Amino acid sequence: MPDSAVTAFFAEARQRVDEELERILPAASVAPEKLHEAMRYPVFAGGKRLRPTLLLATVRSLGGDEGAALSMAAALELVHTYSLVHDDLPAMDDDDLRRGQPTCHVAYDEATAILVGDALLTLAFETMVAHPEACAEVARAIGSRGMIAGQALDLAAAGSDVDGAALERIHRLKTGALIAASVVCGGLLSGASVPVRNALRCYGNELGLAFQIVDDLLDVEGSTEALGKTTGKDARDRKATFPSIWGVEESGRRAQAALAGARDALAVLEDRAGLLGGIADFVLQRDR
Ligand code: GRG
Repeated sequence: MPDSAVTAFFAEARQRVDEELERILPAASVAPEKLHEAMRYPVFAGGKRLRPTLLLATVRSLGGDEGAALSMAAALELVHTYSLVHDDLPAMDDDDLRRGQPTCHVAYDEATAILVGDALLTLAFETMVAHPEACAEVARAIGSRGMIAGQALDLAAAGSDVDGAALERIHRLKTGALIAASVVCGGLLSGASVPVRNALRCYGNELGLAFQIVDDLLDVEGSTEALGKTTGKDARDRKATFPSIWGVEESGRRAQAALAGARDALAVLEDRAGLLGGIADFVLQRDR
């Protein structure tokens, strides 16, 4: 699929997801006003909406009901935003810039940012419960054997020597699990067969790994302006990253290899693979 068609799909998905988020999130005028304003702040700060876009792209590719999938797509963005707000807290990654703006605890305060994360996650589950199978898939992906496991292992690894295999394991959990679940949920909502769901999981896992390798490369090579977050931070924090372990060139090769694996997994979709294949290319080429 040409880049322009993928870019157009992202733009369309972003608009529909933003409208759905607007519908789901309480207005800032609803009490408690400060909490609701603070919940909206990171959600509408300009994220790429990758996870909801992946879900909607999967539903479109499989001929599912995109309108019915929208609330699930928006819920994925709420989950993702909660993870960013909590990750940025002083007790975690301690970052003061995200999506080009002061992080939630900087713009408000720490207690509010903790509650914002809690409330976004709770609202996500309130929304996802209408899709029980997909809800269970996301719960598994983000729990203590998924994304939170990745975060815990990442925190535990700080200051110690980590090899490439251990780093890959951390990021397959921390970043990859929710990305893979986003694709699998698209399959679940579209009534995909087990072989197709398995292929989607494989695509999502490899895409998630490639996404994180590219993220680490952007931290070295990208600009704070384009990324909307502090670059060079990993090195300053002495955090193990793919380029710090493998080097920049080898990291690039491994990102390519992961994406080739993602594309291979799509073979089962035959002529319906174009959009998801195009998104894989976007992940490799992105500059933010
Ligand atoms: C705090 C429980 C808990 C988990 C946090 C996902 C995560 C675990 C932390 C996020 C921090 C981080 C840098 C993770 C790597 C994944 C990543 C690159 C996130 C940023 O996602 P993008 O690029 O962000 O999709 P936008 O702003 O575009 O949505």
